[in-house]
Amino acid sequence: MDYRDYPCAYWDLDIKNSIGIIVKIDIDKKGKVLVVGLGFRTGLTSANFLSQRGYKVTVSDNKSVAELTEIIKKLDKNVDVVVGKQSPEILDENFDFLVLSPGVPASIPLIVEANKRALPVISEVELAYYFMSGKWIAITGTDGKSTTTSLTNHILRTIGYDSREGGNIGVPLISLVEKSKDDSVTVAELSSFQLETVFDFHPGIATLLNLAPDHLDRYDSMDHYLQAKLRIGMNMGSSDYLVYNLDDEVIAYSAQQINAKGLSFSINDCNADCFYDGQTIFLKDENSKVKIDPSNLLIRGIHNIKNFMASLLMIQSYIRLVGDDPDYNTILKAACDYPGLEHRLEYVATIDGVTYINDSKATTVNSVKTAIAACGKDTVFIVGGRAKGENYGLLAEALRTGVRHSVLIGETADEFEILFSHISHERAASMEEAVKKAKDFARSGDSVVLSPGCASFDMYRDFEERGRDFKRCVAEL
Ligand code: UMA
Repeated sequence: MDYRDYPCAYWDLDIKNSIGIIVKIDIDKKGKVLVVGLGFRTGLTSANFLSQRGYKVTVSDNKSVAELTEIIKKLDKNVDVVVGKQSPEILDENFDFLVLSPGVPASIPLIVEANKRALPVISEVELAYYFMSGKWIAITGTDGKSTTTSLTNHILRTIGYDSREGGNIGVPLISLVEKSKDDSVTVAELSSFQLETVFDFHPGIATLLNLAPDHLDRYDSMDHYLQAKLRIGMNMGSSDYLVYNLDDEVIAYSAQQINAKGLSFSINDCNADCFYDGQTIFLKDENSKVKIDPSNLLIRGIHNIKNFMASLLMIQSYIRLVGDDPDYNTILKAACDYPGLEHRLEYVATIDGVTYINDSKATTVNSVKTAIAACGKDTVFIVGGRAKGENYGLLAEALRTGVRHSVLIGETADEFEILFSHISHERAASMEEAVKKAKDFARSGDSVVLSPGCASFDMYRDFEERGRDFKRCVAEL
């Protein structure tokens, strides 16, 4: 089913009250904090940050000590660790607030009980917001968040601003607090998981890139997924800027509900604030229109033109916000130096005329479609992993019409075998075997693309480890 067919109430969203409860935290009181989820990024960094500032910190994780040994070694010695079953009784220890890692769903009994007891449960984004100096640029959407975040940060730094990137891109925001100053800007990639538990978070500039089915293993519906994302703008006001994709019907509609100055980008509507006609970008700037030629960007594909347009609008807004004048020649020059991110349609090697591309970050059907559009038909795609509740019939259809052959890996292989019965495919038990089978099928001039369309957690720690393993297997060919 297309997500637009879901019984959808996006025109009637109660963003502020959709998830969790709002309880004020007295952050200056160095109280007792429970960090839930000891991931090696969010949980570890938040626990150490708070402990070093005099809070009494306990971390709770449902893994065993053996699985967490490496992370526990890096914890501040004053942090208490409770592992195994995450029983709500731990709340009897009277914590002042809880910090929830994004990988832990708010539906677990411990968090449900915390909500019942009116205990504040916040994300690490909210925690970082309390402590960070300077301005915020926040980016959400289903696809393109990391590239847009990193491109925006790259341009801002290159043209001389004190900018840093963090968030879902892999750098905990709390780790940026130390270096932040009043004239700094934090460029934050925010996932729906992180946004579920923000309450006071208020960026001066935010972007809604697009919406496509994702994480439907965590959300009941697209509505709930969208509600979480829209929390990015729930505290914005008329002096803030909201950049949004005019071509995405749901996003364009949702943007109207956010109280901020809207700035739109489009490849269809020449009235947008930033419009691409297939050759030139036209950017409205005060009373004029600036023409920008994106042909020298190193990042390719129409999806990256859209990401660049979102970046341009955010950068323009930021520069105006701090009272400067944008110089678009310097901005374009900086953008043209930007090499792109690892694991996003990343060129790996060409061996015997076959090009290998690592797109391990593609964890949704929509992102595989983007890869098919960018890489063309003469391709062998490696797909599969842990399912995320999507309609994988749409993936089979996209591969049937868009590529020559598919190699199936991971937990979804059984389900995909049935869905792929009418199209050219084969199974592989490991990444090594998948790469070898793809190589054997490919002809000179073809590309082999790892673009799984699923999460990596069935075989790897994360998509980065999966991408690196793919590159290792290619190197061994
Ligand atoms: N855990 C529990 N109880 C549970 C479930 C999990 O204790 O019921 C524990 C797990 O055992 C594990 C920890 O919680 O030890 C997991 O924490 P985490 O997944 O939040 O791990 P981090 O390393 O802190 O990574 C998180 C983000 N992970 C997720 O959102 C799943 C990273 O995004 C992010 O880069 C990082 O914080 C820094 O901000 C990754 C991601 O996959 C890249 N994001 C999703 C996506 O992009 O699709 C949203």
